[in-house]
Formats: sequence, C-alpha cells, structure tokens
Amino acid sequence: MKASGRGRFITFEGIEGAGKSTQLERLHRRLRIEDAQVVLTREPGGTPLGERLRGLLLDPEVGAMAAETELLLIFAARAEHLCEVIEPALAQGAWVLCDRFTDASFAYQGAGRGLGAERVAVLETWLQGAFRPDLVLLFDVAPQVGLERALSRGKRDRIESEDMAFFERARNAYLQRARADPGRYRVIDGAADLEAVGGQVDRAWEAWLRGMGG
Ligand code: Z5A
Repeated sequence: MKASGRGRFITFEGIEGAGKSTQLERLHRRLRIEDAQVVLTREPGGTPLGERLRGLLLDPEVGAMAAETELLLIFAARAEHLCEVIEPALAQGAWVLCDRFTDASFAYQGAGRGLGAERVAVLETWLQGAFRPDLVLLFDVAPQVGLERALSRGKRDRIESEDMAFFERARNAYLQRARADPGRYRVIDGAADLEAVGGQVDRAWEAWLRGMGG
C-alpha cells in the first residue's frame, strides 16, 4: 500500500486522554509493516522551533496569556511545521500522520477560549490556502473520562488546567466539524477499551483507503 504521487495527510484529534497518540503509534507500526513511507509528527511542535513554542504554550509557569497570543503562537509553530516538515514530506509521497492540527485550534482556541471559528478560519486560509487533512480521525470521549486518563500521568500542563466546561466546548466543536464534513472525518468512540478502539480505527482506515481506490 503506497500513496502514488503526492502523499496523504492524516490527522488525529480529540480532547486530552481521548487515546489519539496511542492509536497514532499503533497505525504507524502497521504502516511500517506494510512498507509505506511514513512521517510521524505532532502539533504544536514537529520542528525545533515548534517544539520550543510548544514548551512555552504548555508550561504552567508561563501562566495566563491572551487567547489571541496563544492562537498566534500555535499558528507560528504551524507555519514552520508546514514549510519544514509536512509539505516536503507530502511532496516526496510520504504518508504524514500528525497528532493534532488546525482542527485543534478551532476546538481549543475557537470554542474553548471563545475566540470564535471565524478568526481561526482567517488564519487557516491565510496560512494554508485550501490545504486540509485528507482524513481526520476524531477520538471522541467525555471530558471526565479523558482528563482522568491524562491526569494519571501526573502534573497538569497549562492547557490541561482548564475547567471541564472548556473541554466540553472543545469536544462539541470537534463533533460539529465532523458532522459538517463527513467525507473527511471519521468519529471513533474513544471511551471503548483499547482493543475495540483499535478495531474501529482499522475499519475506518480500510474504508477510507477503499474510497480513494487504495
Ligand atoms: N493545542 C491547542 O490548544 N491548539 C492547537 O491548535 C493545537 C494544540 C495543535 C497539547 O496537545 C496541547 O496543545 C493540548 C491542546 C493544545 N492541550 N492540552 N493539554 P497534545 O496532543 O500533545 O496533548 P494531549 O491532548 O494532552 O495528549 P494526551 O493527553 O496524551 O491525549 P491522547 O493523545 O488523546 O491520549 P493518549 O496519550 O493516547 O492516552 C492517554 C492515556 O490514556 C494513556 O495512559 C493511555 O494508555 C490511556 N488510554 C488510551 N486509550 C485508552 C483506552 N481506549 N482505554 C483506556 N485507556 C486508554
């Protein structure tokens, strides 16, 4: 199974603890076995500069910042990521698996912080033009479940310290986006056990591949 010509861009989304990173690594292992050229990356981050911006964004000691500042820092990291990693990899025919992308900005800054989808969309169009993920795997879980899983790792980062209503808004924004564009989004029940979630991902993945003739 190989992408012919330009590669494909697949993103993994969901609120904290939804299981996206676990499933991204699982799919990565599977694609490597199938000998695909795969690039694994994440946002914010994915480049040396992006990882430094990620450090600032998540460091609880940085404390409060204006929602606008947060959004612009995330888009600054994204600009670097697109230019240095994502676009070159896709041009070489690689499958790029990315842990979060612009959907997270709509969910967290647009809905969670209340900046509104329109302002995020302006930056999305300015930076990306018509570029969007080919497939978004959205792991859906109630915030209570996700945060409990995420917090079992220990200390909360700056964004994890938000209240439950913030994550409810983010979750609802994700689901709304998925409903509006069912061709590109697959919603996975992230509350199921690990094996069941893996099975859902496999089925969604295979159906999507068939849909694009792969
Ligand atoms: N952010 C933003 O605000 N705006 C943006 O535009 C972007 C990002 C791009 C860092 O993201 C932060 O950046 C994030 C949003 C913000 N907010 N915070 N904080 P991140 O993706 O790096 O961090 P995260 O969302 O906090 O990741 P996470 O907590 O690791 O969530 P996850 O990747 O979905 O979960 P996981 O690591 O796969 O699993 C978490 C734990 O649950 C782990 O112990 C697993 O073994 C366990 N797990 C996973 N699946 C299951 C199932 N099915 N059952 C039981 N246990 C499970």
